[in-house]
Amino acid sequence: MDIAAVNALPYEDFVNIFGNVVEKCPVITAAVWTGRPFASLSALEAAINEFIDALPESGKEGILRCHPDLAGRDLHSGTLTQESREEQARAGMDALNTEEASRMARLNDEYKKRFGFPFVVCARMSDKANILRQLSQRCQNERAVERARGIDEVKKICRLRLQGLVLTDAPNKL
Ligand code: 2AL
Repeated sequence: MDIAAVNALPYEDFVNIFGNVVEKCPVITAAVWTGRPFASLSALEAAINEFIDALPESGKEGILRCHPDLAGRDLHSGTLTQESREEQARAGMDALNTEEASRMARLNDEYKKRFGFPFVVCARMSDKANILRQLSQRCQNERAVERARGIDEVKKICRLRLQGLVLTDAPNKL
């Protein structure tokens, strides 16, 4: 789909197709629809990022809370969204050994207890060793730093999800 096709979508189709570019936050997609027509994929991405940036801190934390844990309960019970399942599999989250799995679970819990929202990282830009290292390091940060860092990661996840749905702006990419 190119950006002209995106701009031609009725509201319902737009939300059906793009509703999960920010995990379990279709209200963001519903809100940015008003900003059509988008000049490019980057313009659509920018509209989403602006909406997120304009939220109060509680709203940003709400977005983080919509994310499933990496290698967490939803992965084990098969209840991840399709996007999340693919991302987590790409980063090897479905193939942790017993030791890695228990370390991940312990650190995820520690992180959530400390900050009140889950650890979020763009899994497709990482691997399991790196994710475990980041999780351990980021547990040491201040809450405001982690809120901002988590939102940066949400935007990276969103960018990759958008790129999977819309032809990128570069003319030679089909
Ligand atoms: C996720 C997820 O579901 N996909 C991704 O890239 N990161 N979750 C998370 N807690 O970081």
